[in-house]
Amino acid sequence: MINNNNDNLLHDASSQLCEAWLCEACCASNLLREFDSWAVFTHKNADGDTLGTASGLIEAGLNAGKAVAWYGPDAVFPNAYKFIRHADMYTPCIDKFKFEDQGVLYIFVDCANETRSVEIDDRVNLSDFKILNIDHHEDNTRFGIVNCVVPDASSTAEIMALILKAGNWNITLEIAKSLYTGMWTDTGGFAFSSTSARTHRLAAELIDLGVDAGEMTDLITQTKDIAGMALWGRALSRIKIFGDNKEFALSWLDLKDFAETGAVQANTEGLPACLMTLAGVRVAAFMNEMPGKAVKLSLRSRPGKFSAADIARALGGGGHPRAAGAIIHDRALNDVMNEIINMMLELDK
Ligand SMILES: [Mn+2]
Repeated sequence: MINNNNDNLLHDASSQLCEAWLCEACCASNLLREFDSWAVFTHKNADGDTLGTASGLIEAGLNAGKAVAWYGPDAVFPNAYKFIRHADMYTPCIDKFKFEDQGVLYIFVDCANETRSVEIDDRVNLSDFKILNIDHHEDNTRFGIVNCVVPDASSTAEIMALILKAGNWNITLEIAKSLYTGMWTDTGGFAFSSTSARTHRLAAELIDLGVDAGEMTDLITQTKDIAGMALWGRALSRIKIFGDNKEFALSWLDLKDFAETGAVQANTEGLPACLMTLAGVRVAAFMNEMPGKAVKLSLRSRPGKFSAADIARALGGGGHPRAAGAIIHDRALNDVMNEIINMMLELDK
């Protein structure tokens, strides 16, 4: 079982994969044990991974008698994830966050760098504080005193499971549900290429602990509303396929689309991945206009000559090789769209 020190997975995995993650996971677990007070930080535009990981970690902390708080930069907790345990503990930080207590362990989950979460006061030197950085983004800046960064993990929730196992923490059904949510959402239901045998083994262990896979899938996916569907209709109706081999797909939404359908930015979730279901498509770009003259770009790519992360970086963004994005300020949607199309056609040469 999951909390057994003789558990095969940990031993098999440590011999097969690089040892670095196991060492980092043990260090992370030790640091968690050491502090009686934790502050957990999730990233902006929170997704199921950052929220599920935070939720599972918080449950583990409370079970171990820790004082735990949860902070993030989003003004409201995403509706779609209200089912997540301890969602009610979430404290939005609209103003700059004051790091002041040396006795608190500050834990960032799924944040590639310190700017992904709450806004930090300029006068604060983060290196003066005890920061635990748990993440799977390959461009993570390792801003903590302990950095448990495992780029080949499907999700930060997967790393959290490894940390709890490495430290022999008691993984309850509630923790299992939270971590399963994080793993499910970051792998698109255990479907993306980031899904490894380890991901499946860990998920199987969570199911052994009582997680109902079908129930979790319903909780995670039955979130659409009519306004969101109408928005999707607009985006799907204007998909453009281009390139010599018709390998590129692109679609977009402007502010008028949101206003007329009554949909919100969160309703675009899943649209970029949906473009990748078109036959023959290797790269998909989805753009939506945001209030305040900004364009949000989401990119997806299949393994091969194109990298979503490279395209995103050229526009000031970043991410994973297969899924990346950027927020582009002070430029018109049309302008960004033309640049993307030209960039893709250039890549195709
Ligand atoms: Mn993630």
